[in-house]
Amino acid sequence: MNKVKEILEKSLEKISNAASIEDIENIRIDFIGKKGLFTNELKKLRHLPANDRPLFGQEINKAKNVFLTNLSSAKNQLEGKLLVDSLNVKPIDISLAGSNSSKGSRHPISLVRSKIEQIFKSSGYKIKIGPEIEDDYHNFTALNVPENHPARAMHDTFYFEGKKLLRTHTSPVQIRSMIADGAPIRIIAPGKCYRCDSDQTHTPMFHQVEGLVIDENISFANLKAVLHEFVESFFEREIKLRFRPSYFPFTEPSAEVDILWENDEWLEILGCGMVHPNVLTNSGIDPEKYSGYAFGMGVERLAMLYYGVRDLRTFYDNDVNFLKQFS
Ligand code: 2NM
Repeated sequence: MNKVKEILEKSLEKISNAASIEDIENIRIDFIGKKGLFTNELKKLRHLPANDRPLFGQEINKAKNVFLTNLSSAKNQLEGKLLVDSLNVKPIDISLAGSNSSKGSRHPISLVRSKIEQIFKSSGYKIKIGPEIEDDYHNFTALNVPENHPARAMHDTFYFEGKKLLRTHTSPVQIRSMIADGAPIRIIAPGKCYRCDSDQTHTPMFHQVEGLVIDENISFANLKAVLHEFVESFFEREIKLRFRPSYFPFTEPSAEVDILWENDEWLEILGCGMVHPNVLTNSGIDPEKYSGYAFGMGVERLAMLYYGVRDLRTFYDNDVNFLKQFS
């Protein structure tokens, strides 16, 4: 016990005389390093009778903790002193110019998504957000997508174990809204979607904005008018639209919408249709009383046209020189 007390006293004296960080480190090694004085005492424990070991062990550890506390406070004091010394030798000139920090900016996809949201919000649409991890029922079954439809094939959908998947469109948000709130309804569902597809014109993650309006006496003519108005607000000029017959399992009739672009070319920009009666029934809405339209657009596609971006993938390369053009 006396030996331990002696070692502790010796260590505290050395600490009080330490003049540099190097001294502190040497003291640490001398006392609790592999061959340190405290370490040696701990090693000797095994020669003691088993009954005496706990008591002596505790004493050594107590002394060791006192040592460590003193060592670290001495180190802190020294560091503080060294900092003050160095500032006295070389003061900081607070009038010097700071280093530049660059400002971030919103991503073009986020900007275009907001622009789309703003247009629909101003016509009374509510924005609905839903989960990106969905189940087979809300992503497919409720949307009248038959069991053997190609959209369900493994190569398009990212499946988890069980019945979970990454949503392939934002339509499940609209299904959830219909089930939760019933008719009438006037919403858009913006968000990320996922398909196992990657090439010049597809990224595995992309953004959609889908719209849904359900009420009594909703007609295809209403849909045409709304989309025409949306497209002209979005591109901020008059634009000719063309509705081409198409097919989606969840709408009947269905159409794809082309716009007449600057070079006199027709460009496809969105899909739409009258909500299929099966979809209404699946969501608890009476198709005899209510009808509705729905539409879906790709945010990346609209962003490419709006900004004149030629390659879809540049949106996701994270090249700061590309991205800062949109700030
Ligand atoms: C599209 C095209 C046509 C659509 C349908 C629905 C729902 F849930 F109401 F049935 N939501 N979105 C829809 C219809 C989406 O995207 C090209």
